[in-house]
Amino acid sequence: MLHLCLYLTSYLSCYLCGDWTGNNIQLHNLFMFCFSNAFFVLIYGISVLAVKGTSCKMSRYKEMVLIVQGIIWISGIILASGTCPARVWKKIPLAGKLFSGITSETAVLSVKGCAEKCTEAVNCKSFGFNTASKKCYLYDVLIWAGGLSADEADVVYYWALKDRCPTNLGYTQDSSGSTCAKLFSDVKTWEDAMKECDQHDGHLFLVDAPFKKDLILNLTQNSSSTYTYLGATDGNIEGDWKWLNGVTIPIASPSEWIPGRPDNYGNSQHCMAFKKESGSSGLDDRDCADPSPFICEIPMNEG
Ligand SMILES: [Ca+2]
Repeated sequence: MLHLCLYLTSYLSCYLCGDWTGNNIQLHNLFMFCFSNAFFVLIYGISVLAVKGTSCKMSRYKEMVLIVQGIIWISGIILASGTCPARVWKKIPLAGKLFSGITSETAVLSVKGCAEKCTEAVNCKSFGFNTASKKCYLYDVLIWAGGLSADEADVVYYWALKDRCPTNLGYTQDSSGSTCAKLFSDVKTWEDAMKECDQHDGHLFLVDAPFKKDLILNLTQNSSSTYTYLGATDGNIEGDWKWLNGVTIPIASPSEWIPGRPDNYGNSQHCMAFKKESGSSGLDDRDCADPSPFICEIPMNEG
């Protein structure tokens, strides 16, 4: 019985230490904690068998074992809730569809279970959870609005957030620490630019908050190019502009578009660029095949 309790304690403590923070799901990195618990239980089990400790009366030996177990458990919780690195997923506004490109499909009990599946999977960058059927869909890219074919479904999506901005690759963080971005001055098509960003677990830059307008000006201040690709497209439904995370982009004036845009010129402009011009900088729609510099952004854990 005692033996069973120790197993349950280990399992339960691992489960309970997973945490919710608003729209984000946070799972603590409990590997070492769980490993130490599991290792302890194993040693304990072998010891019990070795001394044939089947008596109902608790021996001094068992008391010591329980005390040590308690110390490991408590210190593990302190470690997990404090200093251990965590995996964090951000719920994105994109919802209501099931996108193709699924690498794994399983049934889970809750969205948290889906986050755990994504943690276990190699290269999982985002996941979808069907709130009706409780199906869990894993993706090895950050799932994005407009890119992949999609069917109507009750699916919500989460992006894996990074703990660290890769400054060694030339990325910089803004003063708030919430945005990590880099201007790439070599020119690429919009789709190839997306692939480049994906290699760093990121996406093309989003201007889904007012403060990010200033960041674009900072990032492009030394660029000699007129156009810089950003993370938005109306490739699926003409005129339906969304940032990659599903946030709708207003078109009616006043807006961040330069006057008269988007105009879908030549019926072939479905990718967003920032157009830098003296006096009239702003958003512009571009032919996705026209090579341009671009800005990548790494979704960061602001906590
Ligand atoms: Ca268009």
